[in-house]
Amino acid sequence: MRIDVITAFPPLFEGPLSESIVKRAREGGYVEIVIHDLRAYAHDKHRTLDDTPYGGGAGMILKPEPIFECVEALQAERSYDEVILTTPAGEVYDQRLCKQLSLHENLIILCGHYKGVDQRVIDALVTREISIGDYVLTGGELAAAVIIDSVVRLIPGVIGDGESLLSDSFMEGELDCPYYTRPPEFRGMRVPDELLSGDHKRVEAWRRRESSRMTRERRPDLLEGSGGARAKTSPRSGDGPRAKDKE
Ligand code: 6GU
Repeated sequence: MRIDVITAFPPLFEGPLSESIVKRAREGGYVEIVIHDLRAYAHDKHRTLDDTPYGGGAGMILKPEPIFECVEALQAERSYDEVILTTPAGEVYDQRLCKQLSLHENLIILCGHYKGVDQRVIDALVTREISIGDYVLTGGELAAAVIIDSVVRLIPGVIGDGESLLSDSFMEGELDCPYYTRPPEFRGMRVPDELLSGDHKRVEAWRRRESSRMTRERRPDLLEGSGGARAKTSPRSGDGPRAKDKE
């Protein structure tokens, strides 16, 4: 998979894409991530990227010319499955959309910034607008990093058996259960007996029970509709129907 990111603030990506699993995925050749500095496509003396909105009002709008040039230069090299714009006005991102994106070969992510982007960019170039939730960020860069992180870990081979995707929270439409590691007792707080029992069936039953309890208490919305009934009966690490998988 290849992901091209177009941004006015390349340094914002230095940390999140250079550590841990994403770093390993890049080094292992599972994903190629290329950050493009939008300013390199601004040709006027001041390398202007934004301008005031027609009709007046506060805030600046990203100009169309540098974005068109950058996207078209990339599209001349290869074809892209999606040109994504990160914007609070987009479709709200979730694990279903994440899985869909992870199946693609080439993605462009254009980071929205300032007050917005000239509508002609959206009309002519963008195939998908994505928001990562109902709150406002100063720009689309952190949202792009969130999308990339969540997509890269789904690329086959990126996550090993030891960090199995099968036990992910959301895999079965329920929250994950609590976990403990050694020591068995710490400052008077004991690890539940079921987990220390060495009895695989008892451990699984405890985990299923705790997952259901946590989901009911914290995220009853995940149990609504037909998915909820399925989620309760589907095995934790099986491959049966999953509440969150709607595709
Ligand atoms: Cl994608 N961009 C901005 N600026 N704010 C957001 C967002 C995106 N998603 C949630 N809030």
